[in-house]
Amino acid sequence: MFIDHARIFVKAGDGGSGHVSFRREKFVPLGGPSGGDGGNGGHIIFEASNSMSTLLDLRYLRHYKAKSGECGQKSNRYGLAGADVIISVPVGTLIKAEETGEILADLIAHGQSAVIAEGGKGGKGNARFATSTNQAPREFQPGTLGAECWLTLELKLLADVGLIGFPNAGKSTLISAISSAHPEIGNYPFTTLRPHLGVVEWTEHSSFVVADIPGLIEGAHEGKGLGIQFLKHIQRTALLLYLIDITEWIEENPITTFETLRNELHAFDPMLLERPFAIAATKTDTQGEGHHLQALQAYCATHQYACFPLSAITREGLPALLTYLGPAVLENKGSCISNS
Ligand SMILES: Nc1nc2c(ncn2[C@@H]2O[C@H](COP(=O)(O)OP(=O)(O)OP(=O)(O)O)[C@@H](O)[C@H]2O)c(=O)[nH]1
Ligand SMILES: [Mg+2]
Repeated sequence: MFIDHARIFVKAGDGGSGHVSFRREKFVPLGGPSGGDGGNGGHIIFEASNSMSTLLDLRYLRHYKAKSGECGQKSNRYGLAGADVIISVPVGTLIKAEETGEILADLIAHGQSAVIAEGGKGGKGNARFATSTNQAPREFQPGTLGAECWLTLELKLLADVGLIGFPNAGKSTLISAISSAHPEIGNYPFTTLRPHLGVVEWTEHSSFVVADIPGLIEGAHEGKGLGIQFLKHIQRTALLLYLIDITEWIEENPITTFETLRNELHAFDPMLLERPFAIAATKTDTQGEGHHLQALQAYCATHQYACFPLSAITREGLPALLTYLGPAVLENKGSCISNS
C-alpha cells in the first residue's frame, strides 16, 4: 500500500541524573566526592533510505521513544548514554512539527539524516562541584528532559519529470517504454492508483527520473475520480509532460483536455502552471486521419508550446521526446523545489 502521509509521536530519552557519593577507602578517612555524571538521553533521528518507498510502517507504529541516559554512579563512573532511535523514511520525506507546521527536515538524498528530537543532557555528579572551599559538595544536577512532540510526515516523491494526463492517456505505457518502471497498464480509467517512478537512461552517463501519477479528470480538485492528492508528487519536478490522447475516435477535443488539466493543476497549486512543460500527443498509431493531432499541433504552434507526437507502442516519436527531455531536465533542475 502506498502511504504518503503519517502522524507520529516522538520522545527523546531524558538525561540521567548526576550521582552523589564520597570515596570510602581504608586509611583515607575523608574521601572526596565521587559521584559520576548521568548519561545523555538518546536522540530521535530520521534517515532517508532508497529501500523504502512508502510511509506505511509509520502508520502502524506511531510512538517512538529513545532510551534515557542512566544515572551517574559512585567512583566517578558515568551513567551509560541512552541509545538513539533511528527511523528510516523514504527519500523525499518532509518532517514537520505538527503544532507549528515548521519544517524540521526535508530528507532528499539516500543516507541523509536529521536529529529531530534531541536527547536530554546527563546531569553532573557531585564530583564536579568540588572547589577549594567546598571539598565535600552534596550538589548534583538532575538530567534535562528529552524533547518530545507530534510530527507530521509527508512524502513528496523526487522526480525530474511529472506525467500529467486523463486516465487512459497512456502515462503508464509511456513510462514503461522509456524506463525500467512497469506499472500496470489497462484499457480502463484509473488503472494506476499510486505514483510510480522510473529511471530513464537517456545517454550512457545521464539519466533522469519520471513520475507516473494517477489520472486526473475534470473536477478532480473537488474530489472527482482519485482527486488531486497525488499532485504533490509532481510538485518537486523540474518539468511537466502533459499527455493528450489523440486517438481518432476519442470525443474530447485535445485542447479542452489540455486546458482542463491545467485548471486542475491550478486548483491544487498555481505555481505548477509556472513550471516548464511540454505536451506529448499520445497514441499516434491510432490517430487515423490525424484531425486531433493537427488541432493540437496548431494550438501548440500558436502558443509556442513544445509538442511531441508519439506512440509508446510502436515507439515512434520516443527518441525525439527523450532528446528534448534530457537537456530540459538539466536546464531546469533544482529551480523549482517547493516544500510547502
Ligand atoms: N494503440 C496504442 N495504445 C496505447 C498507447 N499507449 C497506451 N495505449 C493503451 O491505452 C490504454 C491506457 O494506457 P495506460 O498506460 O494504462 O494509461 P494511463 O494514462 O496510465 O491510465 P491511468 O493509469 O488509468 O491513468 C491501454 O490499453 C494501453 O495499451 C499507444 O501508444 N498506442
Ligand atoms: Mg496508469
